[in-house]
Amino acid sequence: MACFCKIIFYHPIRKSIMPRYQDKLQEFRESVLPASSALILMHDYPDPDSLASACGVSELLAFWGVGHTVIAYGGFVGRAENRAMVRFLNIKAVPFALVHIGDFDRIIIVDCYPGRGNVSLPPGMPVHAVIDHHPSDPPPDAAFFHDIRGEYGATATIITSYLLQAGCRIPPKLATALFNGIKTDTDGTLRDATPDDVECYKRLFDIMDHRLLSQIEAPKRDAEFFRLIHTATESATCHKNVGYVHLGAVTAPDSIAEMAELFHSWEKVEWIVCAGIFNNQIFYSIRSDTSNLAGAHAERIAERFGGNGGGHAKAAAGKLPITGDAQTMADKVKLAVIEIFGVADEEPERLL
Ligand SMILES: [Mn+2]
Repeated sequence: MACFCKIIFYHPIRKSIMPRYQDKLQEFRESVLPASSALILMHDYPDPDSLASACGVSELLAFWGVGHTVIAYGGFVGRAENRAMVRFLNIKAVPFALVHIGDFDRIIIVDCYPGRGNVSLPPGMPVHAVIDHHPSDPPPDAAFFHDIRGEYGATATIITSYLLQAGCRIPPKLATALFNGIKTDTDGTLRDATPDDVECYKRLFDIMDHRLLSQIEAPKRDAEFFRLIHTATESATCHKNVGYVHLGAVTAPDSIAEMAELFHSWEKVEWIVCAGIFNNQIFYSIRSDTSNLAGAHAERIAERFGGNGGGHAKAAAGKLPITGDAQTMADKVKLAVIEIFGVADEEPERLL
C-alpha cells in the first residue's frame, strides 16, 4: 500500500487554479469519449464528497454529449445528513446490485480506488477512469486514466476544477453538493485542506443554495442515532490523549465515522478511534487534531488483522475481517490500537 508519510507542499493561492487541470482534463476527456453511456461508481457507503463528485462527473459527461450516465454504490447511504443531501438535491443514485454493468461503455470510479476493499466492482472488470484523493500509487502501466491527488482534502475539489476548466455551467444544486463535499471532507477547510480546496470552496459559495445546505445539515434523525450516542458514551475511554469508542453492532457503517467526529469533540482527546461491527467486519474511523499520522495508523491497524486501512493526515478509516468471536476480536483490536498509538501503559479513564 502507498506510503502515507508524505510531505505536503502548501503553495500560495493563485488567482486561477485552472491551468493546472488542463492536461488532466484533456486526458480524462480522451479516456471517456466517444461513449454513449457511462457508469459512475462511488464507494460502498457514499459520503457527501463521493456523492458530489459523482454528480459533477455526470454533469461534465452530459456537457460532453454522453447521453446516459448512472451513479451507483455498493452499500447504502446511512447518515441522516447524507440521506437528506440525496433527497434535497435530487441525486439519482442506485445500488450497484441493480446495475447491469455490461450496459455501459465506460466505468468511472470517484473518491475511491479499485482493489482497496471499499468499492463494489467484480474482479477483472475493466475500469476506464479513477479520480480520487486517497493516497495510492497506480502502476506506471495502468490501463486507465487516473487523477489521484493524495494531498487534496476532497475529490469534489478536483471535479469542481474540471467543470470550471471545461467551461461547464455548475447549477446551484450541484454547487451545493460540491461545496458540501469539500466542507465535510475537510471539516470546513480546517482538516487536510489545500489552497485548491479553499479556492473551490470560495467559488462554490457564490453559486450554491445556502438554504438547501442548512436543511441538509439539520436533518430529522431516527432513534438509532440516539441509541448509538448512548452506547458510544458508555463505552468511551481515554488513554492519555487517545479516545476510544466501541459501538458494538451498527446498522450502517458510516455511523462509525459520524460518532468518531462527534466524540472527537471530547475535550480530553487529541485522537479519537471509533470502531463498530457490521457485516462480520470491524470498521474503524480515526480523527486527529494536530498529528499527521491518522492514515499511517489506520494502515498499521489493518496490517495487524489482515484488513484494509488508510486515509489522510487527520482523518482515516479501515475495516478488518472478524475471525472467531466478534467481542473477543473487538477487544483485541482495542488493545492493538492503544499499543500502536503508544498509550498501552496509560491508565484508562472512562467518559462516564
Ligand atoms: Mn473524499
